[in-house]
Amino acid sequence: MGPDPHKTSPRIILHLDMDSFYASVEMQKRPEIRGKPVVIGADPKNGKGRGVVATCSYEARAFGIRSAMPISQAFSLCPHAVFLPPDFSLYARTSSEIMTCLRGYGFPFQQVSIDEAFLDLSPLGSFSAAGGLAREIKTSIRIATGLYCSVGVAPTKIVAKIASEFQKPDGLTIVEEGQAASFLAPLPVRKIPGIGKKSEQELNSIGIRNIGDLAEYDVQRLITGFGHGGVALHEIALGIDESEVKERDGVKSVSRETTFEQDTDDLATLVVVMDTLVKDVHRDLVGGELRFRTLTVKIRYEGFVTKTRAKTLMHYTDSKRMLRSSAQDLLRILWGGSRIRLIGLRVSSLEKNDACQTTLDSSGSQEPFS
Ligand code: DCP
Ligand code: MG
Repeated sequence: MGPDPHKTSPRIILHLDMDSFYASVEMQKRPEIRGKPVVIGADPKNGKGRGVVATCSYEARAFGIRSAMPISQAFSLCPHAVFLPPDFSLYARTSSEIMTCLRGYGFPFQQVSIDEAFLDLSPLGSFSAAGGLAREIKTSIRIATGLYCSVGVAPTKIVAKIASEFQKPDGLTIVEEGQAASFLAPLPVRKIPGIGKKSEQELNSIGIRNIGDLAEYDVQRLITGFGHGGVALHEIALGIDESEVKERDGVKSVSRETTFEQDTDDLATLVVVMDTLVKDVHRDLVGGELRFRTLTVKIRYEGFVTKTRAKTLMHYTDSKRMLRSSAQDLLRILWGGSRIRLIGLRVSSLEKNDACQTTLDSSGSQEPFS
């Protein structure tokens, strides 16, 4: 029997996310720290350090250390861990190597962060062919960079993203057409991208714990509680998501934000974290050969009140010093002394930097904190 002419072929989306990315890059570079708990982030200063954990190796996660945790807490959980400052230019170079490799397969491609991307593998026609290619991709990234990644293959982008996280590290999770809702049902709602602690609590308070509860919940009541977002949430829970894999043409802004594990009103901490955001945004800017003219600082207080303050410079620039001083100024202007949940930094009004000059990152040699 030939193929059913009425059956439309499924969409097959792959999502790839590198495992403990910054930490793995460091472990690749320094064989002597492989297999150890490795924490990338601020200087712990023997437990008195400010700032947060960017990421950590899976060995460090076994001690309870997580991204965005205060570095002082990470230090008390595992004082003998290897603590390293981030080397953003190295991570950016590794990232572009990985992205070039992924793009090279010739399918629609979309990078979503420094260590994750989507490919639309629908032209392959079957989930088994897509699974085969996923294995091949994992191997070629491993050979090219020495790094492991986790991959999800599913009929939609959101399910593929949830699937890539499902069996980390070095995972491959395939959710075939028709299986999305049953794959999602037992997972806690927190697994939905964009659902943080706060939304999770709100959902839990109306009896929705896992994604299956959400799928079964009455949409009208969800709309009453969550407005238009309620419909979107309900569709996600049912595995419905039409969004396409699209290479973004022209970056319009570059932004970073950090949510504190515990709300803070400590200015020194805010300054250190803002400096990390500056470094991150600046790295992306230089990596994309861009200059900016407008920067915006965002602060979110306890209780979700959010304030932003923007500044537009006279000229386009990619100066890190200029970005840092303006961002720190805006932070001080904006901050009223209350406890803060999140700070963010965005640069916009971008133009391509086609001047010959390059901005070198003067981070110098990068040694473990002693
Ligand atoms: N990152 C950061 N601060 C955070 C979260 C992430 O600086 N709060 C950086 C460091 C990570 C990188 O972004 O290595 C990629 O983020 P992921 O969320 O993918 O985390 P990892 O790749 O480190 O770990 P996982 O194996 O869970 O994907
Ligand atoms: Mg990752």
